[in-house]
Amino acid sequence: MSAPTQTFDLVIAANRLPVDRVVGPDGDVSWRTSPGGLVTAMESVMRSREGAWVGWAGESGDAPEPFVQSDMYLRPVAMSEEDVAHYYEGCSNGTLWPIYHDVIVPATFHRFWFTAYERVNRRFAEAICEVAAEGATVWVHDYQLQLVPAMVRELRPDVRIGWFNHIPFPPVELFAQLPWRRALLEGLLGADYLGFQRVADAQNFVRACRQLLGLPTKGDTISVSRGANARRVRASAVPISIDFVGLQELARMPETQARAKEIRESLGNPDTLLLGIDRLDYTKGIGHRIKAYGELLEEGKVAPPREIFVQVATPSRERVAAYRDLRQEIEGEVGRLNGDHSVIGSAAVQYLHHAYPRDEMAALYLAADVLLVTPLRDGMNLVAKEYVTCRHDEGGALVLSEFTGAFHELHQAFVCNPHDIEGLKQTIMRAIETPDKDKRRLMRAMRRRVADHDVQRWAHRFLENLSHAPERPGTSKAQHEDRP
Ligand code: GDG
Repeated sequence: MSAPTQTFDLVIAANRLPVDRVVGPDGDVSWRTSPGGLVTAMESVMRSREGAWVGWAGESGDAPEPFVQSDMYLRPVAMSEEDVAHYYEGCSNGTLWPIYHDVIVPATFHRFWFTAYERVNRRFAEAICEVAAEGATVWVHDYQLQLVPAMVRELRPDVRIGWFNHIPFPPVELFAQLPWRRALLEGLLGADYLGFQRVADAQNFVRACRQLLGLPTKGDTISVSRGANARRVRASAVPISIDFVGLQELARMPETQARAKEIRESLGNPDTLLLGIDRLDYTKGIGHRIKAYGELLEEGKVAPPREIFVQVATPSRERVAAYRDLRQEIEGEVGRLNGDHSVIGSAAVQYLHHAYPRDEMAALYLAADVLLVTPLRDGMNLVAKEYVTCRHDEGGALVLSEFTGAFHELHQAFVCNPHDIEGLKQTIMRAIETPDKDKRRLMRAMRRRVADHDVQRWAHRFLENLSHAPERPGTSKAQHEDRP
């Protein structure tokens, strides 16, 4: 359904709209809301105010007309084939993603990628300004849109702008490699408030502003300019979460529980089912996990059919070379392990390169005795929080890398450094062997944490920080103190 251009008090901007295009058997086109934490969080904040979402609809070419879906006004942004290749696959995923994730793979720098990044960011800024009402709140998401805050501010000084980074913000030594570091920092400083996953990410940003732009900073606040135009920008941690109530409800459904049982049965009812669920991304440490598990198989500490390891690797960024190489490497390793260690009727590692519906994911979480979350660097890692949420039976054990944002909240996990293969092996064995009674105690504490800090609370906290952000000249609201 197409809708006339309207303006809104709350405007969300993210690279993708929260919908997928579906073509029916007779060629009719419709949109399906993609389930996910961000949509749930936004639904919860949009209940109290009219909201619009600006983003790419997922296909190159002309943008579809704005439309309304699940009570949200969606404003698609057009993206040509070249924009997708240069702005998205190139600058966002070939330059920024590796730099922001500790350069696990080398970053590629191309000036024409950054030109496309600027061009697409401008298109987003213009679309935001088109749908933002006077004095609106604009919430920009993630590393693909770092120039947007300053572009919006220039066009619309009346709106309040926040930005949230879903991925880590790197130490200044790595960030400094970017030829466009100044443009990126200045782009972000167009915001009133910047939210990060961890305290360290916010501190890295503040330090980059001080060292690379020479700006004065005090605590979590950066002074952008002096004199009459003085403005202060605050950067702090607001860790993202998930829809605890909604996901737990799904996990409690009799169908989901029956499916979890069926999954275990189809794997021969192992004593221990180990599970990994990740986008197939080099940041997720899938190779390190498989190496550790391979050595445990070699040493006879685990063996099918007693222990089975299921790895779901959801297809991701398949047109980016580093992702194609990763797939080949992981699949070669899994093939070798299975050749050496599988027995008839039972594979040592069940590798699934598929995306699954949400109910199947919940059943997998319920079925798994141990979840392996071993990223080399990860902004948060929602899979860890989803696992904990699904375990209403208080069963299961979480192996969690200290290089995830989740590590800073889920203190009762079995913590690992994935680079330390020997340590990782020991942690996996501890997660398998710790008595159920003790594991239940750990799981209970982690569940309490996620239940208390769910995605709705995250969204409200972000918006509250944004509304209390330091006042700037030319706006009428009273001066607010910084929130602790
Ligand atoms: C970025 C940051 C940060 C995965 N496979 C399937 C599927 N998923 C869902 C999971 C989870 C989400 O995708 C993955 O979230 P992660 O947090 O693990 O990672 P990224 O995609 O890298 O996300 C990350 C996040 O943003 C949020 O701020 O935590 O650090 O990198 O929700 O369940 N969902 C379905 N089928 C699949 O096959 N339905």
